Amino acid sequence: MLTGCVPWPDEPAQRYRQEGIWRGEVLGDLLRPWAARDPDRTAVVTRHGRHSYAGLDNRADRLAAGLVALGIGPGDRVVVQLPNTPDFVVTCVALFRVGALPVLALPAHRRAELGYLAEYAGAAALVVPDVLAGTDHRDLARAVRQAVPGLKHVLVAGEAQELTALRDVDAEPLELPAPDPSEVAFFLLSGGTTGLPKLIPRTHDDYAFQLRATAEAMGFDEHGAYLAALPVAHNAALGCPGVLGALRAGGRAVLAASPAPDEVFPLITAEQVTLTTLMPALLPVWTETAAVFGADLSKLVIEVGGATLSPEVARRVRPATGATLTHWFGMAEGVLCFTRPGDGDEVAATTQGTPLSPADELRVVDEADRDVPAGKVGELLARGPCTLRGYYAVPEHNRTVFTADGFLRTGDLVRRDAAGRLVVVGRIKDVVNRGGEKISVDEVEAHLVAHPAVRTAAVVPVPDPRLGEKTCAVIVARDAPPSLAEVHDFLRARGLADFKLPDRLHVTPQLPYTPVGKIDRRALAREVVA
Ligand code: OOB
Repeated sequence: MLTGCVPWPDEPAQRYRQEGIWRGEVLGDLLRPWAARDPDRTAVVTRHGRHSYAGLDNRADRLAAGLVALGIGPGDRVVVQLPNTPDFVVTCVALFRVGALPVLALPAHRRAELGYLAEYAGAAALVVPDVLAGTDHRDLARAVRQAVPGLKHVLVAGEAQELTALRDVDAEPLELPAPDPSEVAFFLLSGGTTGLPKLIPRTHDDYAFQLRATAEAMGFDEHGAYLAALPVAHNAALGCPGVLGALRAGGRAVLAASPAPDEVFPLITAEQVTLTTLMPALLPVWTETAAVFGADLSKLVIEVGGATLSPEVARRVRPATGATLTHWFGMAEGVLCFTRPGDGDEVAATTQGTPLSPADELRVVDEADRDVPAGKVGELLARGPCTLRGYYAVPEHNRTVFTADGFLRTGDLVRRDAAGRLVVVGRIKDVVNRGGEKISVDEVEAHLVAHPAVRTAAVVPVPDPRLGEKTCAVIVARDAPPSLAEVHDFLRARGLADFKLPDRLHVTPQLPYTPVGKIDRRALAREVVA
């Protein structure tokens, strides 16, 4: 396996193969079977047009050959920051075929995150859009290239200026050796537990299994249409079954530019979308506006997860829209627990269901790693055929985040209900979950203390009716404290993504500390709310 990655031990790897969970499928084969069987079949739809399986398959082959000509080869890391466009699909499939590894950045990421990812991954190339929502990503890419000397290529989807245009990376298709299915196929970004977000290696075997099993569980097949309303770089819209699962099944992947009702409802109606994914914060807007747009959602299954979903919001979905809700607890790390479409509305409103597969092992433990009695709250530990065994190149961190026998400590507090279904009740990790966007408090604090007027800083969640949580930066100032607007300017200038800018600022003479001298975040959060 790629240096810096932790393989599954022989047992269970052999068991997963014997049981047909891992089938030796590689992700570069996405598009191929349907392109051969039914070339004109629609694979991807956007507001701007339709793309056939054969068209995308051919473009991916040509891009793969062009990447090889640039010197990009097996095992090379390539940071991909693309929005929901056919270019995203083609770029990922081309990289899979080369055996190069996409590192999936979110469109919201800025210089700080892109630079961090490129450096951490040792990336050879960065792929960006030209301009997105008013931000010139070519400028971001230039700044990242200056800061990360190992980055040899910047490829731009759209107008490239002096950089290389993605469309010009094009050559006659080559016969390329297929990668080993047990190898890493790409990297997802972790929401974080402590410290900066980590890279999650996902293998061909494990992700192909996730695509297949989630599609089966959702009843998604070649007749289905999946709507990506969330960023496709996020596991939820990428592979549960998401865009890649839809293409694996021979269905249509419908790519929306945003989850806004005027963007999604016309697409849902025109394409008769059968499956989509939403974060809880967006659900009320859909529920309240579907009728206004005349959208018929009665055939739609909505996967909702990523943050706390209130039962009241969940219960309104079917009466208001006719859609079927499924409730998900997921992690980019691989663990997936969810209610199935036939489970009934009350189960979906109040639980996160059952694991993806019988091969998933979940434990609920106390501080001493002892299993808690049924129904009691504890930390969720997870191990299974698509749950990673180690983050990329952080052996020290891995020793604390995984048990000796390979269970991931999720940092989430859960219980099992009487029927054995998972119920998420809270979290012990240092992350703020802002409407599903995960913000590592350590990352923001490290930027805050770089401000000349800030002596120490802590970031804590504060409750918010719409997003569930927002961020509050608590600072101890050296002299005159900065205003919230000044803090925003300062963090933006350091290249931090907008969603990580604190929503509120609280100045205090002193932070509370635990007996061992760590910032007492829980006490602080209580103090701020009070
Ligand atoms: C999804 O993945 P990530 O990696 O962005 O975030 C994982 C974290 C979990 O550890 C948990 O803290 C939180 O998000 N979370 C939930 C939740 N589902 C996830 N917290 C409360 N209630 C839930 N239902 O967020 C993700 C990946 C795949 C599918 C769906 C969501």
